Amino acid sequence: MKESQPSAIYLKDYQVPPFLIDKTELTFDLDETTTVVTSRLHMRRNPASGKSTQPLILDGGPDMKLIGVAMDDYQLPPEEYRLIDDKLIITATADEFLLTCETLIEPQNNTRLEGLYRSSSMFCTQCEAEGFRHITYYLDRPDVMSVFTTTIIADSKRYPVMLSNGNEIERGMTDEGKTFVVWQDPFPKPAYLFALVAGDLAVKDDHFVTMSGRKVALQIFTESHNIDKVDYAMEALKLSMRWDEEVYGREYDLDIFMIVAVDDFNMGAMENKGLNIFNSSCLLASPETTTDDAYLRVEAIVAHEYFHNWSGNRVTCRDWFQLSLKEGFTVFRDQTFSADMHSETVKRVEDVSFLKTAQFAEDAGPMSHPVRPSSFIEISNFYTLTVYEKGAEIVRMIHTLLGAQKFRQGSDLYFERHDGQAVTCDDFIAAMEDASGVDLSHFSRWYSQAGTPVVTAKDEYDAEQGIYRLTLTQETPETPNQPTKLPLHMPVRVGLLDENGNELAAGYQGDASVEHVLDFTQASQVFEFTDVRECPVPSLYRGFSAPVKLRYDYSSENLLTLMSADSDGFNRWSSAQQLAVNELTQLIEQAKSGVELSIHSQLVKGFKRLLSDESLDPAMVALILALPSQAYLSELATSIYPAEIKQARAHLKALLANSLKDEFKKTYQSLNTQVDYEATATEIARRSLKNTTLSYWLETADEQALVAVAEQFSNANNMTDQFAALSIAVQNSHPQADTFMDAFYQQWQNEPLVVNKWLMLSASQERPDALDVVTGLMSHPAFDLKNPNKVRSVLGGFGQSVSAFHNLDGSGYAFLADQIIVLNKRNPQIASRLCTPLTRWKKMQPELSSKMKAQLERIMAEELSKDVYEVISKSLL
Ligand code: B3K
Ligand code: ZN
Repeated sequence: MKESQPSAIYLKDYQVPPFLIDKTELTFDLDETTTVVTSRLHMRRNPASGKSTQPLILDGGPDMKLIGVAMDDYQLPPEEYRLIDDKLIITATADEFLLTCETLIEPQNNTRLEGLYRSSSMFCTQCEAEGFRHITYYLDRPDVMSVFTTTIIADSKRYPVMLSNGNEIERGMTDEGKTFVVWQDPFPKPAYLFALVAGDLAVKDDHFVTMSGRKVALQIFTESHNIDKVDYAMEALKLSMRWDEEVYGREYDLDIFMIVAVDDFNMGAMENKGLNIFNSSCLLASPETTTDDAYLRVEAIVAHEYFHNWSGNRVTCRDWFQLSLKEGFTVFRDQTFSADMHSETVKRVEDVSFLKTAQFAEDAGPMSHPVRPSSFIEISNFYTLTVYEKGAEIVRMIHTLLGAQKFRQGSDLYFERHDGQAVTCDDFIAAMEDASGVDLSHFSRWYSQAGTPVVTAKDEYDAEQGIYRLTLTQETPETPNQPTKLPLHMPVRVGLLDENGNELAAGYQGDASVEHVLDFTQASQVFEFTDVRECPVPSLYRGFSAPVKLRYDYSSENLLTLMSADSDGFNRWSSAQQLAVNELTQLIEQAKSGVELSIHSQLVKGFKRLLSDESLDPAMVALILALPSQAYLSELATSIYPAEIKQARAHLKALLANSLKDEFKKTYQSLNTQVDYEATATEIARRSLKNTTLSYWLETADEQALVAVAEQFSNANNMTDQFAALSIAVQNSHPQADTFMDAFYQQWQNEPLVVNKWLMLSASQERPDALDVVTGLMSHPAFDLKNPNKVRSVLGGFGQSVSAFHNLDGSGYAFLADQIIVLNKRNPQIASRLCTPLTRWKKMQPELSSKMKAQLERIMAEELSKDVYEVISKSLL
């Protein structure tokens, strides 16, 4: 443990910056050993600060060497500045001055992948949130916006491509025979949006004509062997540009938009102004090497980063507590875009399923925080599902409360009012209120209150009067530092069904429609519907209109009705999930008490209906057929028994598979057509249902199913089908599973993104020697500790192996802790993410809980990065 522990910073302490930087001129002399960075900062005291004597304090990093600093033309002697805790402090400054700094950095030794670093043979950057300070001394905070001019100097043989933000304005040769290129970005921006790339890269060129008729050059850069895999991303980019014009009235502003793919990247992608940098796994796509899920992810992330050009770059965050201002809004925008490109219901189900599994778990754990956190130790730990996904739910609720038209007026006002500014979540709410006239003051509590509200619904029907009364009660559980909670304002979309599943019209506040949006604002509230001609089955929170846990005592019959007939596709899925959860909960209890598992499953009836209804979207059928995941059932449990959850799922799946064997086989065979690959909604849906039914069919151990899996594995013309066959074979212990795994590696060993899938599947296997397998993978030639994708594949995969990771002897947890301790020094951001499964220790069954806690304590005894320290120390509280 360190002697002095890192401390937290607080939103309530925010102060405007004492200095501003109007212009930033940077020169990078790139080299494999030492890179020289010269910055010329045109600075002045901030008139809004009111602190006219405060010293200048610039942020820096531990691996940067300061060579010299000059104020205007005066070279400061060492006694006129100080370096304390990575900060450069200059006491005496004029009101306006030019500060010149020269620093040396070693990008080739940067394993944190923040600031300037090397990935493969190229130089690249990642500056959000606080990476720029590892490049040069700066006011590294988002409310300091500056016009950047960047000169890159390098050997043009090794680095023929040299890129930065904005437009290229000059190029030439230095006296030493190197090439220099000058880029200028006319839009003032915070340093976190700065980017630089240099390398020997291939480019795919295209263009886009904006709504006002301007021609924008589009370029995607990759290493040359990958340039044939960017067509899909390019199409996605053009679709995003058009969509943002049509749906939000947002036009692109520079003359050029560039995207670069890099292999070593801590997260998915980064929205640097005019120069997005992507993890290659989120950009490259080809039918042979990329699954449908990955195709959709590429499209969504290209859109997400592009949309940030307005929601994030033109209007940015005042401070990092406001992160959801750009992330929640942009996730909402990308979700809506994907819904428009494919199926709205399928997209909603996927997003909600993810939210309920992962964000709800986060909100119930030691790192639970509001969408706008009030404090943090390390901001990198707050790029969370809460800030992103729950943040998007907040924006979606505003959309529901205002309606599409007023919401658009609100977003127009927000962009117009705050263009070029660094603002807060309150500014966003104020624009929405001012444009719509809707009071969101109570609603805005969603930003500051953590935890997932639990809503209990009770109802009564008065047949004589034709009145249906629905009572909703809300309660949010205690979360760290927030012991008491207040009621939230949420929109509740409600429909009523008759016993056959037909919509019942009902009067509510003078309106006689089949669906109503209730304003639920109190701890407990009664909603009265009139002219209801029979006792209804309520369809509540349609489309998941608010991110809550709903408790309503549905009978299995009610759930079957909703599942097969609700006009709200989302609730059809949700009801099937609830039915499955109810049955699985019984089975888990049986497993825990050691009795033989047995259940009369109502799902058999529901699935049978589903598989015979050809009017349904196959993608929805596939989603409904997918049983609640191990992770979701763990989130629901008060005490998690991983082996028993796994056993219950396996039992129910086998029961469904055997009961409906002919249906699964028939559906699989009818969908198993050999056609050219297309990443369209229709084709993705077909493959999805085909592979889901194959998985059930193989569960029956039918000889023909074994053959079908083998044939699909060998003959597939696309990665979706090949990898599905492989995974199904591995998960169901197909006799040839090991042979397929070896063949797959042989076939794809030169495609790193495919190898990552193989690593993940290898690491997630349920087998007695699973820990040896995963240890072996860490020294496999395909593994590389520097590459976050590979670390995530192996350790993420391992976390899914119930028997190995949750081994009662604690060996799985100890292995993960070992890796966290190693990565803590090399790449704190990745190390911190890997801690997540261990943070759930309080919810684990007693035998496992103590073993997890022991590993947290072991990690805590190390000298920790701020990132890991924050997560581990909060988990142990
Ligand atoms: N804004 C970046 C995330 C940066 C994460 C830094 N640790 C990507 C995105 O959300 O679009
Ligand atoms: Zn984002």
